Amino acid sequence: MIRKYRFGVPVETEAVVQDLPCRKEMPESGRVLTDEEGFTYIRALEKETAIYGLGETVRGINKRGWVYVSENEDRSFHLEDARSLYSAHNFLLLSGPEPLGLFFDYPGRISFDAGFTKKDILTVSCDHADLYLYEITGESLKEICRTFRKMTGRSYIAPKWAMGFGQSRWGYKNEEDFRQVVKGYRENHIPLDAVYMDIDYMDAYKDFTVDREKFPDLGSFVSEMKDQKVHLVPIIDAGIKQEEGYDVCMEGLEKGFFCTDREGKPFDTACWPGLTYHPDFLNAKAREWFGNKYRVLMDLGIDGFWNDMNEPSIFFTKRTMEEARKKMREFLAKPAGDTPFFELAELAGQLSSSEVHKDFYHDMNGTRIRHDRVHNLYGYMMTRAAGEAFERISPDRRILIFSRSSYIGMHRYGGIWQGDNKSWWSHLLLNIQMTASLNMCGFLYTGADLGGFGSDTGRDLLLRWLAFGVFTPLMRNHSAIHTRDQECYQFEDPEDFAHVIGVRYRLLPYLYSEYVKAALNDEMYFRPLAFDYPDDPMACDVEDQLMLGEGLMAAPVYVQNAAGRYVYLPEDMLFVKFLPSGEMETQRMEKGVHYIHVELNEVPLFIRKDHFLPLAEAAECVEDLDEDNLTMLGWITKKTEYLLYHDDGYTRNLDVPEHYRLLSMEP
Ligand code: MIG
Repeated sequence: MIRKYRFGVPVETEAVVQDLPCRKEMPESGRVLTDEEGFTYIRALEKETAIYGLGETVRGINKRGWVYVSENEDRSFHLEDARSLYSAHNFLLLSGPEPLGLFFDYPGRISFDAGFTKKDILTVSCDHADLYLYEITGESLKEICRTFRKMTGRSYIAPKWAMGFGQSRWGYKNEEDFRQVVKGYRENHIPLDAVYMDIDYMDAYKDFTVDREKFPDLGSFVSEMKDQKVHLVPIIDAGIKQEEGYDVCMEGLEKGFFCTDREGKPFDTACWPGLTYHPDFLNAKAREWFGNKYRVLMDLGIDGFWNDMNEPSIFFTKRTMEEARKKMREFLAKPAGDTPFFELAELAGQLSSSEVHKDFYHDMNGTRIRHDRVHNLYGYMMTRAAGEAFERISPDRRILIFSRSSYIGMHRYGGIWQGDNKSWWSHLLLNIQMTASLNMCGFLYTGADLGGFGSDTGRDLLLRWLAFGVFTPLMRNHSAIHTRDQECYQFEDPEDFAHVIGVRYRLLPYLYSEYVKAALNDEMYFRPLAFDYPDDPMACDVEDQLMLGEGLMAAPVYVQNAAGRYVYLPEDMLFVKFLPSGEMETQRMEKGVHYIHVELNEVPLFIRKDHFLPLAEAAECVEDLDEDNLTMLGWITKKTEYLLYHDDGYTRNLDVPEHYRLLSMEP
């Protein structure tokens, strides 16, 4: 059941698609205080209560014991003490005999003190008492989640090729760089479906332009890559370069589609292109205009994009730069020896602090509203602009789109990647945990930069990370400029990489089926064990294994130099290891704790007893996958059925009977 409450005058975020009546009384689940100081929600927590949700945040699956803040930021240090990352997912689930879901539909800065300040108190607070609060009750966490997902609308469904493996790196510049990557993969028979184009393909970092020197004819290069069965996926940044004669800039100015300053003039920001303007994605007309721009690249055959820098990430503004220059001048005027070291060190941070959010404005359906009040909607609305445009431009074929920044509601228009992680073992574990929380909030098409974005990856880390990445809908190796080469063929024994990634393709009939069904039925694709086995206290404590779809459990190795790991089986399962020989090793295991050995070039997984997986033969791209000849793998004691979802991989008309096939397996 859903109970909806309104406080003050909320911003209409369109996170929720269901039309629900507002209740007049105060919420039942906690105490609410509202005054000029803002809004506070307080609820006592039982000792045993676990807190789930909050999507893209640091730490574990159970969020209890930290203060999380929704204030989207370009934060490349995903450390344990980070309050916020790139996205705002204000949905919480509380476990217990009467489980509860809470959604705070508030697009400004809001904080969640999950038993941190006081161990048994949950406090949610924000500066303005203008929001919607939804309380969701139900039999189980799973049911509450389903209700929430139904309320916020169907999750975005990517085209099937986008579940193939992709290679990315910040630093690929010209045609030759891309040819090298594709050659490296194809020659080593490592599967590949996509190569990502980072900011250097553009002319001077101008969105929807192509550097003619590096790509004399992008259209024909796109077809050259398509002949090799590789999709090129360009990045689109939020900031628009200020340049006389650049159509996007000129049109935006003319139509008044950029965010404005206090006086109502286009607001000066800066990002990769230098001085920029930020489109007012909160304005529906600006969204439509910007969305149509993607057509420029789609007309050349591009069918996938990633939206970056849309927190928005602002390097500096005219004001912050002027202030910094003033301080520098003051510093230079001081006598030598007088060194305000700390002030100087802080100077860079002040260029781009969240203080600038108070300096600019949006036109939201005719209402002028200051950015800080709606900050967390920016990436959502940018990606909505794209998603809505794709439905107009490409009504028959799904287009790949994922974003860095998001808010709940954006899950209907695109996926997200998990931002600038590092080549750290702890970030492999974070990837596993964050993925579970994102699924609760509707973000099914998601994945982290496999191998890690910042710092240098090791062969062992990349292989272990890929062995988890085989399960995530977005499976992309991405790394930052100036880090060690991270393409799989750059390491010793590339056949190990070919094998591990090959397992993804063997599993794809099942993974795609579970992914699409999860989206269509408002289910989670990945679930913590606590959601499936709420009455098993040991299962509830597991933070490094995930249930996937109806029959699979993933239990990746994420510790360096480990020969394997301990796993907890909440029920009898079949342990499967995909060996580099192409064979599978299987072992029936009883409920309980087991130690499993896993080599770097092996992929482990578990299948619940009396469930099975349909497997294909490995292929080097999605297009080559033979799905007519599937083999069934499982520990079956009775006749068992599986409903396989299968389509052409593109259609927008998904939920039709022809796409379902009942498979069965007998002992
Ligand atoms: O300021 O486009 O998260 O994936 O490679 C860095 C360059 C901008 C941040 C993205 C990352 C991308 C990088 N971008």
